[in-house]
Amino acid sequence: MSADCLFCRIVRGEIPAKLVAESDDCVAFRDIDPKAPTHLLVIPRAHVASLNEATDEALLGKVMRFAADVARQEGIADSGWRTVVNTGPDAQQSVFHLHVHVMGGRKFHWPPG
Ligand code: D5M
Repeated sequence: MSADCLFCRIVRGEIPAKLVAESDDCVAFRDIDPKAPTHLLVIPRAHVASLNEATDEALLGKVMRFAADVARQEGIADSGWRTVVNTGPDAQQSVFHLHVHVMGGRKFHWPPG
């Protein structure tokens, strides 16, 4: 846990968020600035700044498995959904607690911008 990290504060319940699912290792909540009809963030409870710092392979697997479970729960799994993990400045990562964007409910373009 990191005292000042925004997403650690959401995990601790210090900042309100629209939680949609929780497990022992992960939390999913709605993105405050959605880019799709369904736009969730899936995060590990443990503080990991970004994919660059992520060393726990088992935890990474749990986060991705949880993202798929949440996509199914939200009803976007069958029509198609997108995961995005922005890492570092060029990717415009703005919150330095690892998070997987889970988006669905519309058709996406490729390549992304
Ligand atoms: O994405 C960081 C994402 O975090 C961005 O889409 C907005 C979202 N965000 C920021 N603050 C909040 C709160 N308080 N609740 C929910 N969502 C939030 P990045 O990949 O780092 O650019």
